[in-house]
Amino acid sequence: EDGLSGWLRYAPLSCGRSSHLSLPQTIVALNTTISSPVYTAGQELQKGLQGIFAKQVKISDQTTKSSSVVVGSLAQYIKATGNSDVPSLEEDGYWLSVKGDSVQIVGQNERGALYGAFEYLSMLAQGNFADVAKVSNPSAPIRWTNEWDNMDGSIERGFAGPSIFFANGVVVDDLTRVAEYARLLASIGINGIIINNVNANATTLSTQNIRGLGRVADAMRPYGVQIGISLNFASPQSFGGLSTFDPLDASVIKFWTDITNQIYQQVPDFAGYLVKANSEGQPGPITYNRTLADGANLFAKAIKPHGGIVMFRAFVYDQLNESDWHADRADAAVNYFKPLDGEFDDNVVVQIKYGPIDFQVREPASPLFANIPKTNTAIELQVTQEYLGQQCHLVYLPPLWKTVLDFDLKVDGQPSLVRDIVSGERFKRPLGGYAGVVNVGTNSTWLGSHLAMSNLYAYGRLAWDPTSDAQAILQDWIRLTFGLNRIVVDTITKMSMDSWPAYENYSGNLGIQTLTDILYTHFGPNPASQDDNGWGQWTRADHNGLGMDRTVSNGTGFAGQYPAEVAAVYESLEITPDNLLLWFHHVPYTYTLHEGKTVIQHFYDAHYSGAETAQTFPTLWEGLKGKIDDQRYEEVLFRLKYQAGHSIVWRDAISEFYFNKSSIPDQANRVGNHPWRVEAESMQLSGYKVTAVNPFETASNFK
Ligand code: BDP
Repeated sequence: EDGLSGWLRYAPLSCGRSSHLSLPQTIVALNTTISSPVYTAGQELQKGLQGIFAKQVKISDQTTKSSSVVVGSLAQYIKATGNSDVPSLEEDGYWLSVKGDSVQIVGQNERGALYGAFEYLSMLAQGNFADVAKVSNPSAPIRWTNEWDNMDGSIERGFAGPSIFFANGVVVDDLTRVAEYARLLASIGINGIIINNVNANATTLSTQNIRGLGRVADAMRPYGVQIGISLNFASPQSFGGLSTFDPLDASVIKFWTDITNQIYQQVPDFAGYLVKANSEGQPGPITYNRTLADGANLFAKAIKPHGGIVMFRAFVYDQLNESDWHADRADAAVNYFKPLDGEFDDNVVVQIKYGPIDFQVREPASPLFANIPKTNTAIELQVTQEYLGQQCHLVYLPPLWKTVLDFDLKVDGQPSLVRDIVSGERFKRPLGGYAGVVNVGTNSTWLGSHLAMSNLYAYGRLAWDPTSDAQAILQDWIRLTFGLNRIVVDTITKMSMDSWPAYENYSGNLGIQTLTDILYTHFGPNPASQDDNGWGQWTRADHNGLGMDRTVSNGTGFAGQYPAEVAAVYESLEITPDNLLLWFHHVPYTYTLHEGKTVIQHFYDAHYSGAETAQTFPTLWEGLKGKIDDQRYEEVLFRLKYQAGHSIVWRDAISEFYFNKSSIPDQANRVGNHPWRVEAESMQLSGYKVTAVNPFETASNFK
């Protein structure tokens, strides 16, 4: 198995589990149009029943009295059966009723019907044959992925080979993988996708490429996945030949109106635009002294007549031009957006990364969620493991995401969980939801690693229902991906649930951030790179202590961006939780944590403990030999061994870096002694030469 079918394998169930079952004799799909999600649902049910039970079931568009599974939209269902006794549903929601071999799957719309079909198949594939009658509605209307694909076919922060969408500046001819991706996305409730990089290339707008967008949309439409694109703000000038890209200029407005009309001619159900402006060197409205709201509304007005929306990113900061980049980058989003609350058009959604900096291993919830109650918001999560091991490390991310989704910002002293803000519920906003940066590639595993797919699966499941349990979602994924064997399920559960805590332990602790190389690769340890550069995340480490003072009383003032009750916690050194201590405070290495250890000893212990956990992964995995297919067994083992080794590099690099800074020895006398490490100089390697390594602490004795 090469991973291509992800969790939609429909692997045969052992006879013992299903021999007594009476399965539906007919699939009744209430739409015969090939591009319709209900038609797709019929095909998918047929494929699933064939795969899971080796049973060939015919598809019909006529309801029958005998046993059947009926799938359709509410309108189609009522028309075909005359039965309007269906519980009320929200947009994209479904009703699933299983009574033995009589199954009804009714969607609020066709997309909902397809989601219900996937849910039914997921139950069967997991050996769950119980009767059910359930309504399932999504938490939020926007459940999108973002793909950072470039027109030349490369992918920014993608770790699974080249793009499935683009090559050589144009949309690829063969869109088979695009349709297969849409299938995976539909099965987890994803309804939209932005297909090109946020650092956008204006040539996406060429006539040829707009036609290409039409083809991509055609490939994804049968799965109910609507496409959108990222825009480059300067396109009117760089691509359209105008002298300006000022958002209030009439010729610029006309340019975007015309482009939008052209797109909708090719893609009538085009979902919308994603815009990264005035950030990391990207052009934007501020160039013309216009506000970010002026910029967002420019696109909102062009797309409104077509029913599209604009996702406008809150990730706005300018590391290079800011006169004083020692100012706190974490402050930027609230500083830019809070004054604009209420000025965004109603089809604009501000898309906010979960934390104030950038997808770090631990961040507090972005305070922006609390500061723009008159604006639609979405949370941006990252499935691709940019700072979190780049798919070479197993890191199951939902427990991290949940620290933010479940966080109570206590706006105006009222319960204000982040998940209730982005759903639109807390501030009664019409729009809101989720954007997950995925960056799949042409590699058959989609993400470069079989185990990383649990993050994509869980992303969709959480966007649908953020109250669901991270471990329960994981176990559904394991059963669908690797089968029902108890040992397989238990082993992968243990490794996955241990993985984020382990990664945090051997990378950056106590809220110091991930401590990867920050300037370019974002992979591997390089704590020194975190300070003193425009991109910096600032650990402020010196001989005496570390951490960034973000208090109002003494530091950058960032803590004051939270509502009063939350701000009071972060302002106080005494009650800030240990795991965010260094995010909010600068303390001596000898500062004693709530847990009783000093900061420096916690660093040492955590790094040893995290690396030790990673050593268990290959061993645990080896217990699965013969219980899963050999191909995936070997491919995963290779990565887990790599992770075990690299975690030791992390352990020693970070421990030694802070030992050098602080001169405080490890109480357990491990640092510098490198237990369980194989030194390069004690190996016989042919084809290698000795070289100086930078940063030195990642090397074996500097070389
Ligand atoms: C950073 C990535 C960079 C992205 C940027 C963004 O390193 O590649 O362009 O975020 O989200 O994390 O815009």
